Amino acid sequence: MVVNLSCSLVARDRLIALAHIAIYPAVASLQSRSSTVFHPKETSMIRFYFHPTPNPAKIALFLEETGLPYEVIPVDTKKGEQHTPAFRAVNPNGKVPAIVDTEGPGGKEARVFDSTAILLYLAEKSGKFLGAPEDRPELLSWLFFIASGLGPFSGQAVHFQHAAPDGLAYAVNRYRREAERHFQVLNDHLNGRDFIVGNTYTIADMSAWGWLDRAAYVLKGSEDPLAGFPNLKRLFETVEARPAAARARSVGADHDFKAVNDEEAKRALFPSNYPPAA
Ligand SMILES: N[C@@H](CCC(=O)N[C@@H](CS)C(=O)NCC(=O)O)C(=O)O
Repeated sequence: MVVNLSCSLVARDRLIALAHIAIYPAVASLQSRSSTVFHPKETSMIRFYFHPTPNPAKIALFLEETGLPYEVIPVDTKKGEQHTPAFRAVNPNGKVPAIVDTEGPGGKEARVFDSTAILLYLAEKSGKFLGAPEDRPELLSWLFFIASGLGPFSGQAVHFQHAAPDGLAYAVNRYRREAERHFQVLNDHLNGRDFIVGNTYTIADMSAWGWLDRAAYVLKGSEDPLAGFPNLKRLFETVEARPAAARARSVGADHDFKAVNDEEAKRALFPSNYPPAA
């Protein structure tokens, strides 16, 4: 549930926002560009640091599924905004998504970074989409399978097929095939199952959705990239049909994110390719 800045910033919330800016001047410049702001009747909310890419998409879906009040703070990673001190105060790793919960443990502000940590944190906070307690071992296993396997290998497959210089066949094969292998593991697991964990929709399905949505980039050249993984295709379509998925897709649509992959974008996204001169 996002609310537009111009019509909803009531006086009390404005004071709270100003107090916050005084306490946390480093994040004030990013916040001042936020495209959406406080829920009108509640001061508790999530500040959601966002770029329209797979890992933030999972969090957009969760927030839209639950209706937790949140404010979108765009982080234009192609302009290098993930490297500013303001954003590093929220995520020292300089990547999106990240959140600040204005009412974290003990009523204090808390930051959470990394999409899987955020999904778990918010699911525990809201008590939603965790599945049955007896399925927690499966939930953790599949969440971390996606976090440490399916996601990163998909990301590297995208990098080497779309961004890296030509001629790196070994790297292309390595990451593309490992991405395919992870897709296959999850596809096999979904034989005869509606969802990844137990028989209910959980944060594991949301996490998978974020990457399955980019299958055409991961499996470059395929007309119907999930055709070879019919259970993944079915899961993707099930999640995609949920009204929250359409709302999640529109998160950040009012912000003009940089689209072109020019030298500035390459330096911002792949800084380790540009070591400082000796
Ligand atoms: N393990 C992290 C990965 C986050 C990540 O790689 N985010 C990408 C967008 S999907 C990003 O921030 N890219 C910009 C950069 O690496 O500078 C997570 O799951 O949140």
